[in-house]
Amino acid sequence: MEPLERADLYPSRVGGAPSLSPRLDPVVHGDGCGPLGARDLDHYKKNGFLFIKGLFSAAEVGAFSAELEKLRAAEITRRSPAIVLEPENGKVRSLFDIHRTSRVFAGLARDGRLAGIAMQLLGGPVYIHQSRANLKPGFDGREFYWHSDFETWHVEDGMPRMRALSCALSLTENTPFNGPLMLIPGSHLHYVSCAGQTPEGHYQVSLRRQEVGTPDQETLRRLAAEGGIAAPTGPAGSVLLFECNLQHGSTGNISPWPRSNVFLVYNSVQNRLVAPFCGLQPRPEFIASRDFTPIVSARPAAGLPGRRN
Ligand code: 6CS
Ligand code: FE
Repeated sequence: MEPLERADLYPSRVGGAPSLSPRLDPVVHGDGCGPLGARDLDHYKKNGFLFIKGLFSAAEVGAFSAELEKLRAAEITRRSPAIVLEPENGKVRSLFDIHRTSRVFAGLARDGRLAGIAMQLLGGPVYIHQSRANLKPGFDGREFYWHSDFETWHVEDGMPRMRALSCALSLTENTPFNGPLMLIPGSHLHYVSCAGQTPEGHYQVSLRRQEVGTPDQETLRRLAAEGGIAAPTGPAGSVLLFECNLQHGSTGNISPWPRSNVFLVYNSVQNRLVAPFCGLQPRPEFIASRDFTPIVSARPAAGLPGRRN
């Protein structure tokens, strides 16, 4: 009998037809105590995301943007594998591992406004599974097709259960026109098992344009019919928190305005990675960290500025 953590409770890309099954994990783990009040917790449980406008100040956003520009220039010159270029025009699409290459983003990862909420929703100590900046330049930013991050992190990184979340901090205004993140509310309550099989070294393709591990159209049609589509917009400094299994994507950006987001993915230390369920080699550390050291030692103080509980 396989030990529980090795049992594959969420098989996908196992050569069968796509299928939909119920989520087996709670959405909010633990006692739910922390900075978010009951209204926010209920919204997150039901929809799988929370949008907090203006959580970071313009001055903080300015400092993050300057740091990102510095990193981008340095990584380009270093030709680091953590930099992912757009397939068609060679513009920078994503920059990974920024919580480890930058002290500024390491500090952001520990900021109570993010880590405090993550510990509340994930029920205890957390570590950073993945950090990245998605730069969607004006005119040239390409789309990210619909997907569940958890499906990839489970199959390709060995993340056992749904006990992780992403915090997307916008460094530019997210408008309806510059390719904002789109979500299917409530889709986190179903697990979409995808068709196909994971190729060796899949991340070298999927980070530029993901096809394997994306849901079929019939399933997406059904989930969108049930939950609709949401595209939260707001000023730079806003934060979109979304559950690891929520279906999301974004369109290309043909507006003149860039859309840059910094993503920090928090995973519970109780949900540390095991061997990838696809049976292939683990993906590189810059995409899926295997340093499970808690990002902060104690729960930050409760209460978020300006949040009604
Ligand atoms: O494979 C991954 O980990 C990345 N792929 C996507 C499309 N979203 C999550 C993450 O950045
Ligand atoms: Fe994603």
